[in-house]
Amino acid sequence: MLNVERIRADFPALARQVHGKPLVFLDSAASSQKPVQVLEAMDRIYRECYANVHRGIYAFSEEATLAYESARDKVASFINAPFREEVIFTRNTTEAINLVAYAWGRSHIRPGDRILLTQMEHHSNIVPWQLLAQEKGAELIYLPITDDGLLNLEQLDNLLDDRVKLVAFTLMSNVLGTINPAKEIIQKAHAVGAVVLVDAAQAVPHLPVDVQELDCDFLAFSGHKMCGPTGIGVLYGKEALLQEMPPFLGGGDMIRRVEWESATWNSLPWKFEAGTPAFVEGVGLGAAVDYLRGIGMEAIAAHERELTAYAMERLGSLPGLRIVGPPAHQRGGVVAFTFRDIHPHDLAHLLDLEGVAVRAGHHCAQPLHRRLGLTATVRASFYLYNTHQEVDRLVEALEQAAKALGR
Ligand code: C6P
Repeated sequence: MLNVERIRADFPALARQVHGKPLVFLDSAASSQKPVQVLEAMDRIYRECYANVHRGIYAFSEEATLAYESARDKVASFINAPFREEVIFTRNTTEAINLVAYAWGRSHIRPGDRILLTQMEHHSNIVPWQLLAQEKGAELIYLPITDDGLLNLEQLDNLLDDRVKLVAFTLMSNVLGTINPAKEIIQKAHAVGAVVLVDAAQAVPHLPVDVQELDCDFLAFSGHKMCGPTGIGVLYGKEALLQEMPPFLGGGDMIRRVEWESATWNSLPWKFEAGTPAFVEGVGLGAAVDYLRGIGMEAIAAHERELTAYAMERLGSLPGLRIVGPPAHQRGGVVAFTFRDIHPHDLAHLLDLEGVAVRAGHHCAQPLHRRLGLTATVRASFYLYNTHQEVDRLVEALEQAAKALGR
């Protein structure tokens, strides 16, 4: 069991009052709060050894470079990447997926090829593939979901054939909460020769993720959802694929030698990190990894599972509340719902007045909402610092909102 009270003491923002009420922060799926350990690690760089990395032949720069590059080692070990060179720092999940769509996609996808996505993808894992497909004359196909919000795996075998060159899917849905059977999907995709990208934006912060066990070709996630800062994300890629891919962005740091007419590329991972990197943020992400590991990903996942089951039970007992997605044992700490005929934005506003921060809208998953017959939902999402009392506050605030609106 987690010592949640002790964990909460690490997050200064959680002590805040909002509209005169103690903050209940239930929007970590959008972006998590930050522990002092991360803030201090970044502050230390700015105060003690701030200088551009990979360039200076002086102690400050060497210290900053060491701190940045050791963050890469921490991330590699966190996801069990075989080689540190396979960890590319990007701005976020979105940029990591775009990197693959541009650098791998433009050199491998041809007219008539198919790209297989699922109906539960975030826009970040749809739009880059639409752009690629339009440019190359390729076709996007979608693995459907069931009415319970699970992937319809029976359809997978029908859709997978040698026309499918890439399969890209989310490990955990940011709306339904569904945790997908990634290993099975990856094995089946590999059997037809497809390359697989896993969107792990909602998974790496909350569950143990092992890229070798998954055997995925690419995996993308964001620092800001896992107690780290904004502006830093990760693309893991298998070395052989990254080696043969052309660069994504050109500029400083990613080159070995530049002539007037041409250039050669730096070795991995720097071939894909053009320009001054977000190295302070990289160090912050390294500190976030240390923090999460110190608590233990299994323990964090177990805490969220327990809290989600409690939240689903309590929310499910409110008449007129419809939760989307599967039962608690098949999902992570995300619960999206509609409540009577109250518009999700009105609901989120009334909850805010009670100090309860939730997200309302389509959560960057419009096609999924359309598939569910909805335009918007309210979403409560949980992390290691949330408590049962906060779930109770959410339920009370919902009851109060319904009363205030006479619904
Ligand atoms: N979802 C949410 O509130 P970025 O914005 O690049 O850090 O992450 C994009 C992204 C990709 N895939 C999934 C499954 C995601 O959930 C997200 C981000 C946030 O649900 C912000 S829209």
